[in-house]
Amino acid sequence: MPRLVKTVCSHDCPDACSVLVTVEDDGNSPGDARAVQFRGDPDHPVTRGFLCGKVNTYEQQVYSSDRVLHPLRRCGAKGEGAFERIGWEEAIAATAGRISLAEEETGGESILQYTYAGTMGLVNRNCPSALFNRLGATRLRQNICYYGADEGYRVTVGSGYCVDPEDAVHSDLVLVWGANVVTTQVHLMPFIDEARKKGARMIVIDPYRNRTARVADEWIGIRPGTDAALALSLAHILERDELLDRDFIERRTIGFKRLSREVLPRFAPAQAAKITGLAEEEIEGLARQIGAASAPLIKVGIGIGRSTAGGGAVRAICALAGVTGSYEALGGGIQYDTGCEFELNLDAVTRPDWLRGKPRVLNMTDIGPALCEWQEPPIRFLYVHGTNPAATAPLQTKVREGLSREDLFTVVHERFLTDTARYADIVLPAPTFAEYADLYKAYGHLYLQYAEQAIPPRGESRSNLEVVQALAKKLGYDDPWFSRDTREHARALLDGSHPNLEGVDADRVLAGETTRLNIPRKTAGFAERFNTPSGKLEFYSTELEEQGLPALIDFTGEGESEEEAGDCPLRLITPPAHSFLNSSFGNLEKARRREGGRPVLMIHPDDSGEIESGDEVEISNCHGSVRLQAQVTTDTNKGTLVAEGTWWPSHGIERRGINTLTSNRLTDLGGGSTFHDNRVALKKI
Ligand SMILES: Nc1nc2c(c(=O)[nH]1)N[C@H]1C(S)=C(S)[C@@H](COP(=O)(O)OP(=O)(O)OC[C@H]3O[C@@H](n4cnc5c(=O)[nH]c(N)nc54)[C@H](O)[C@@H]3O)O[C@H]1N2
Ligand SMILES: Nc1nc2c(c(=O)[nH]1)N[C@H]1C(S)=C(S)[C@@H](COP(=O)(O)OP(=O)(O)OC[C@H]3O[C@@H](n4cnc5c(=O)[nH]c(N)nc54)[C@H](O)[C@@H]3O)O[C@H]1N2
Ligand code: SF4
Ligand SMILES: [Mo]
Repeated sequence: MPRLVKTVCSHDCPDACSVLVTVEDDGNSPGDARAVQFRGDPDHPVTRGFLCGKVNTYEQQVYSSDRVLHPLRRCGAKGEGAFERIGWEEAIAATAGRISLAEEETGGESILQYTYAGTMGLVNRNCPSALFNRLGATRLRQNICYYGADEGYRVTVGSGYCVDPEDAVHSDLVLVWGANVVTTQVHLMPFIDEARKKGARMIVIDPYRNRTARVADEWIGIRPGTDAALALSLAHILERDELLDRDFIERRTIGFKRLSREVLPRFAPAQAAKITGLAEEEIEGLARQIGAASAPLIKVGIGIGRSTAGGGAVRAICALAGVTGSYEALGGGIQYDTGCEFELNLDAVTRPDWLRGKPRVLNMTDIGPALCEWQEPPIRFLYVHGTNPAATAPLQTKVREGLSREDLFTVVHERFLTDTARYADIVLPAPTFAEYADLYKAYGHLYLQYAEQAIPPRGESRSNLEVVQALAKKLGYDDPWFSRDTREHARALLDGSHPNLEGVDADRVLAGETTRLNIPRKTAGFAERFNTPSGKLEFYSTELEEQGLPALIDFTGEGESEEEAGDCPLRLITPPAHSFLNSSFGNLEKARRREGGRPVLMIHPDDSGEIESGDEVEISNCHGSVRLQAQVTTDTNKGTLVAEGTWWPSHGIERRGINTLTSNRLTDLGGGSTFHDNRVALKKI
């Protein structure tokens, strides 16, 4: 008889869907259990019974013939992908042996754990860090994703403050600003659609007509990196037309007088039009709609932060919501990232108390230069899990050069033979989320959920926790922490004292109940929760002033880039593809076919010259060159090229991926990645 197991999708996606897996036990052995269907849980308030197109056929990923099912040892050149099967015992002994060798000869800092959110399972994502803390390894600052946007948000309204996505239904104007919701957070759409049924308009502000813009009422095609100028101009118009909420500004914000005196006068629509590439009437029209709405909601994406000026852009957008007072209206304010609302006891899993001394820190966007250039000590042992840097990290040529080093020993714990795994000395097989238990939070809603293992691990794959335990044992660590099972770790995570966890019953969570954080539904006093030093929305941040950074919200330009030195007239953005999740699912032919068969470059007709759709074109800058298939279209702006999706480099033309062109330049605030901020030259092949 088929049975249903309730689990959670582990991918790095805001929605953290509750998934019902249909499992068929064929025969008598439990090892035969097979997952035959993946469906959205109808009882989860945000999953609402549906999954995205990537995961609703997940059995194809689980049973893919590309899965790595056994430990492997390299038997060809690095990058070539030639491996032979070995046993777990040998794999663990070789890994532990190399860790000990590096530690003895060149110290803990010559060891690097390189990881990201391949699994969002809180136990499995985080527990390997404890082992590497104990080893005194170089520490990893995980800045590849959201650091720019987060910092802009945090200094303006405070971290741990957010508008519940479910409250979007109450909005009467939804601005989707630098977020491709239909693709990257599809479970927000039903809430927006409900608001639209009641009359709300939906406007998308984005350099290209992405899938979300295609279903919106209006698309504002802004020049990338200039959003702060638009937000400030909208505030300028609202002030000019006396549409500000003076009472809210007085009670709940600081620094408005200076903003009004020193900044807003410079952003009349005519000036902003020049900077943003928009028409003055477009800006005026948008301001009119915001002024007329009683609960405007701005959905701010993480992607908007991935520009040199990205942190400042998010600050200015939060400021716009501040001058309208929309934070106090049910359905209004800013919907950004709910992740920091989950005040769990993460230290119980990562064990920062095990750190000895102050090991050096690597920005994960610097992985290429670090592997190639770092000395004293050079990195000699690299352990990669839950991330695919040969595809997703910037400066791809350097990343590959570093991974090719003969004096580097690399272990990759993976589900597939990714471009990164091809450089490994040892590959360890990892499971899919159906194959292990874990605790999950979300960054697009407010519910916790514990997921049971639905089927036995395929082949000899082992979870991150199991690998850490095996390595610790081999290295001679006998701390009882290393024998804790998943449930014990999950219980420790839930053992926090923050008010958001008040009343969250660990037993019920561990029994699989979808459990909401203790965050009240929005009331008129919601803006009392601003979590800044002043407790108010800060147009002026003394914290930034103390760091020597611009304290007043402003737009001071798009930022400099080393590519500008060359002849790189066009701007390139590289947002996610609908059918991939970062580089995950890139192994599936079906997914690649849906994305055009091979990497596509969107080009505005004014920039295309002789180029026609279907032609092979080359884009290049000082970091390298990449070939793609041209699509000439008015769905992007003049001056802006769009390459959707982090394809596996091995599926690209000449085996080079888009990150050959992206740089390790950091954002203005927070030191985040700048994947959407590249200058390139374009030519036909
Ligand atoms: N299907 C799918 N879903 C995903 C992912 C995926 O790869 N595929 N990735 C997941 C991850 S890890 C993350 S972090 C989130 C990211 O999801 P989002 O927060 O949506 O971020 P991005 O998709 O990077 O960028 C969103 C939009 O910002 C636009 N943009 C780029 N630069 C600018 C700019 O300067 N100004 C403005 N206004 N817009 C700009 C891009 O064109 C894009 O349409 O999605 C998650 N969900
Ligand atoms: N050009 C460009 N580059 C980008 C971006 C962009 O927008 N444009 N987006 C950036 C962003 S926002 C992010 S977050 C990064 C993400 O980039 P990555 O962190 O590289 O994310 P994925 O490509 O999904 O790779 C995750 C890997 O983890 C593996 N995995 C999954 N589950 C497990 C597990 O349980 N154990 C182990 N050991 N492995 C597992 C998967 O098989 C997969 O290969 O990419 C960044 N790179
Ligand atoms: S990738 Fe996102 S939308 Fe798709 S099933 Fe997973 S959590 Fe849900
Ligand atoms: Mo991300």
